[in-house]
Amino acid sequence: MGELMQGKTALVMGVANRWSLAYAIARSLAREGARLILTYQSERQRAATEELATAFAGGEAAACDVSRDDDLDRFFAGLRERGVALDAVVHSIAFANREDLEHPFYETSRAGFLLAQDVSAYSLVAVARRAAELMPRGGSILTLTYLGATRVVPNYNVMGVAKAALEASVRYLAAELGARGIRVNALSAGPVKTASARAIKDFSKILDEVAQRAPLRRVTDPGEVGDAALFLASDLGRGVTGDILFVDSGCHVMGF
Ligand code: IMJ
Repeated sequence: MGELMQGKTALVMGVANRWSLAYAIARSLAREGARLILTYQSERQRAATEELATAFAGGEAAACDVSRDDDLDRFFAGLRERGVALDAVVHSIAFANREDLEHPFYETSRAGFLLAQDVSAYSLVAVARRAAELMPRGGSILTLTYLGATRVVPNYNVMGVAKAALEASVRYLAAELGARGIRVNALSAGPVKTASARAIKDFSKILDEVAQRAPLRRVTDPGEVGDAALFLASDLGRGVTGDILFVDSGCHVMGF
């Protein structure tokens, strides 16, 4: 166990289960001494998230639905009332209607488009504004993105457009929050078998292709995403803001 996050508090949003990238990130941060606050979206996930949180040396779990301003206000007011100061925030949240990931992009409905933007992109802005108020010492805000933001990946569709908005939001937030010592970055992870990826058809085929084509000739391990997040969340990343860091076995550099 190291000390990169000793005395620091990290809020990790989007831990659905132990396969979540948010969970791998929480693990890396906890390994270096961070005090953790994990959030889950719905009561259905309460027991599981609490169990994961306590496994991290006294971490805690709380409900927070990022698609509702009143719930965000309630959650962050609770932190403030307890005098919690944050050093790092990890936003690992995305959602699109299943049908929008299975039909042609041009068939995306207005409602489906807005839902993906709301949950997957705007939520970062909503979280960053409230979290910044709890970062008197400055801090690091991190989100998770995917190559489909800038390249066409089959079926990624409306999520790709939402991730494009998310990545642009990272740059605007970085520019505005930098004066307060708050850095904002995104990690672009290669395909990993998480709950939100398992739902995608032919996902195993995608993993096989990545393993053949990627410079490192293997798929991304969640622990690699966790350790890259640790770099950005800790003081090691103090000179980096507004950036998209690829943790994808080098996949994104390939032309075919
Ligand atoms: C998702 C769709 C299509 C292709 C995909 C993905 N590839 C990868 C993903 C190649 C790696 C996973 N990913 C990067 C995501 O951001 C997934 C987001 C997502 C997944 C679901 C599945 C279940 C559901 N809604 C979802 N919303 C967002 O109902």
